[in-house]
Amino acid sequence: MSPLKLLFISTPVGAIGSGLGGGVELTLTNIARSLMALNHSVTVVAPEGSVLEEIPLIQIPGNLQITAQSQGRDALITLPANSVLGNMWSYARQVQHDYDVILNFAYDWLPFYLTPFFDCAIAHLVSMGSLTDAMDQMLEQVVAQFPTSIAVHSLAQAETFRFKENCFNLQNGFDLAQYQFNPTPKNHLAWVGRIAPEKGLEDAVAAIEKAGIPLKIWGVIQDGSYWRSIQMNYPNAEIEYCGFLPTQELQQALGESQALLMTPHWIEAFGNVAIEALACGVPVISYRRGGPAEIVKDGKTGWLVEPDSIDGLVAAIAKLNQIDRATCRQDAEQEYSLRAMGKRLEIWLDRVVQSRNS
Ligand code: HBI
Repeated sequence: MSPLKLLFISTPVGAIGSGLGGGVELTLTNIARSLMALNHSVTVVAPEGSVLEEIPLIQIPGNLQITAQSQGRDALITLPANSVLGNMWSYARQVQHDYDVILNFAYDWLPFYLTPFFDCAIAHLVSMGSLTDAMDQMLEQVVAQFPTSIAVHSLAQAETFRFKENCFNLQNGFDLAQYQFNPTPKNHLAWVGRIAPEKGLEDAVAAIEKAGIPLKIWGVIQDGSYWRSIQMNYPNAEIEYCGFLPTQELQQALGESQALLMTPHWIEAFGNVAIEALACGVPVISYRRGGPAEIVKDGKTGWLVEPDSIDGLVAAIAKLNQIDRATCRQDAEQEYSLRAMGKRLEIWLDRVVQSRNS
C-alpha cells in the first residue's frame, strides 16, 4: 500500500495527556505509532496543552467540549464560545489538501456534519456506543453517504447503532514492548478507569469487601461526589486511590495485581485497560458486557461474570488460581499488538480513500 499522509483531529474534551480524553488519548497515540511504523506519515491536531512524544503535534486554543456521556439521549448539540472543536476543524479545512485522509477521534456532531463539505477523505473512529439521538442521527447520515468511513472498537459497540453492518471493527492495539510481564503478583486486585458512574467502581468495591482482598484504584476522579459516596458506603472495604498514572508507571503497578476488575455499567466500547492488564500477565475479571466480553477468554485469560452480579465477581476472584498469567501475555501479543492493529488500519483507510476518490 502506498504511504498515506494522515491528519488526526483529537477529542475536544481534554488535552492529550490530561486523562480527560479517557481511552481516546492512548488509542490516538497507538494508532499514530502503528501507522508510522508502516511508513505512513501522521500529524496530530489537539487542544492546547496536549503532549505527544515523537509524533508531530499542532496545538489549537479554545474552550473544551462537555463530555457526551454526561448528557441525556435528547441532549441538544452544543458548542461553547470559541470552541476548540470548531477551531480544530477550521484548521483542518485550511490544510486538508496537504493530506490523503483526515482521521477524526471526536465523539461530537460537528466533524460528522462537516464530512461532505471537505474535499479530503474523512475517516471517523467512533470511540463509544450510542449515547444521544442527535449523534445517532448524524452518524447514520454519514454512513449513508460514506459507507466505509466509520470504524468502531468492538461488535458490542457496533450493536448499539443501527449501522452495525456498515462499520469497520478495528478492535484496538498497543505497544506491548511498553508492558512488562509480571509472573508474581502481590496480594491485591486492581481497578483502572475514569472514576465516574458509568464505570461502576462501586461494584468492584462491594465485591472486594466481600472477598476480603485489598483493591488499588487508578484513574482520573472525574466525578468527585460519586467517589466520595463510594468511600462513605463501603467504610470497611480496603481500597487505596493511587492517582492517574502515565502508561509506563501504570503498567508497572498493574503488573503487581492478582487481577483487574472491570465493572462497566455502560456498554464499554472496548476496554483498553483489559489489554494493558493481559500484556502484564494480569488476568481480567469483567462483566459480560461490551468490549471486554470480546477480549477476555473465559477461563483462559480471566473470567466473564453476569453483568451487575457482585456475587459473580466474588466467585470469579476465588477461581483466579486457575488462570495462567503467561497465557494472558501471549493472548495480548497474538491479537492486540501495534502491528496487528496497523494491518487492520491499512485495510480500513484504504477503503476510505478509494471510495472517496472513486
Ligand atoms: N465527549 N463530547 C465528547 N467528545 C469526545 O470526543 C469524547 C467525549 N466523552 C468521552 C470521550 N470522548 C473519550 O473518553 C471516550 O471516547 C473514550
